[in-house]
Amino acid sequence: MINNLPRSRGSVRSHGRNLLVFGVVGAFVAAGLVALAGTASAATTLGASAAERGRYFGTAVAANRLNESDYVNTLNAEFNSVTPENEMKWDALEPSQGSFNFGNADRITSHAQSRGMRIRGHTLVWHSQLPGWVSGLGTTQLRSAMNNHITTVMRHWQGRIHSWDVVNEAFQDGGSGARRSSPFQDRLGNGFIEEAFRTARAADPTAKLCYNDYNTDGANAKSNAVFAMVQDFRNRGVPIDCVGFQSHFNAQSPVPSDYRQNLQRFANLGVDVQITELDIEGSGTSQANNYRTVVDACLAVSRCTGITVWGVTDKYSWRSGGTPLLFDGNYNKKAAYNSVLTALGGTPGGGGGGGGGGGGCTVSYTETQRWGDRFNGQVTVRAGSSAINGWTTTVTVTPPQQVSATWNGSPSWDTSGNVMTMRPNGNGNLAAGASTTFGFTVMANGTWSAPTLGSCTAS
Ligand code: 9MR
Repeated sequence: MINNLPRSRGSVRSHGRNLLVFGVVGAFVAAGLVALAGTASAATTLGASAAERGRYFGTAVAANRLNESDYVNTLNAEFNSVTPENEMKWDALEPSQGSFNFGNADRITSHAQSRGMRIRGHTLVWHSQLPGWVSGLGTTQLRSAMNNHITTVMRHWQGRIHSWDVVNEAFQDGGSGARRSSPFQDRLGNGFIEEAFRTARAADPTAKLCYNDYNTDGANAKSNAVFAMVQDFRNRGVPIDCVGFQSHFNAQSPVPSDYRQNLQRFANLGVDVQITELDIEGSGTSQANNYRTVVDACLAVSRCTGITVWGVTDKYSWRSGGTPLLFDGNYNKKAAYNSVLTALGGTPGGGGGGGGGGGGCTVSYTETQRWGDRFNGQVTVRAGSSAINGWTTTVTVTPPQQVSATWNGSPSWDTSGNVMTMRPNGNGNLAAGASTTFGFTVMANGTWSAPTLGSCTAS
């Protein structure tokens, strides 16, 4: 049995199961597209609906909340990317010089990886949450401490972080467009940012390297200064792949009217843009409308690759009094949630929210084998509390990755060729709690991030 695959060159070994010689697949793909056109989206979660638009939808996560079942159920059901909220900051990872503590961050990365979620790394070089010993160093020592921190941390998760915030918040607020004072700026000068990015590229060439900041969400003196820096880096070949727009909004700092244009002008420099820490204070319809504006802006910019909200639930937000997130303190979906889901093309009213929902099915991902140029992934599909007769999920790979073979499932593809929708191939009937697997080979083409899974829909 041969499965239809998006594009290719040559044949690929696949454990003697389904092999494909490419070149004959165009007709399959075209047929698949016709079949998909006009089909209403079945996506009922943030992550799955974003995946159908070729994007991820993530949240900041705190390791010490992973024991709370409603928290984990909501995380697992709705999101397909995570950012450790504090656990990858310098004070958490290297509290004393040369002594690294990865435990709490590893809890988050293991959880994410076992579920096929992407991971954003936050953050390597930042003036805040910096242990005291760093500020006490002289110039030469600080330079080597910074480079050692970047290298050690990135190598620990090498190949597993899709984007790193290499440098965070290095510019001042207000009209000056100047760099912010910090140990790095004050001792190493303007060149510290370039040096951090060059060190980061060498440490993990598979990760996208981002500059991340706040109050840069519309055109202003601060974002203009960041823009000039990114333009200069691009012109001189300093490695930078993405710019993060934190997007913390409230009445004093509303969504700028030129939000989309601002994302677009950065994207035009040849970098991806990501919305990295989104939260919007407020409630009801006005909050929902503001969220929609942000999501629509990202969808309108093809290089806007994903959105991360800064927390799962209002009750653990850094601004909890402003109720800025998509789930309330009891994990109920807010109007803002429905607005985001609808903007992403999803359908509100699906089962997946907090508390776990009944029946249905779940999916989890593991990498089973890796070679120099490719890896095999396996997805386990498990029925929930009732028997099911069929299942559907999506697997999204990161360009230039390509799926070159699949087995134990029937794939179809979106127009980009990056999103594979998988349905059963004789393995659709599952008793309550029973599972099956399907597999695929991903040609890495230099990018080793794990694929992202959409939610599982049972029939
Ligand atoms: O949400 C984070 C909060 O738990 C921490 O106490 C705080 C400490 O500085 O950092 C918060 O996250 C910040 C992020 O790392 C960088 N951008 C601003 C975020 C909100 O303050």
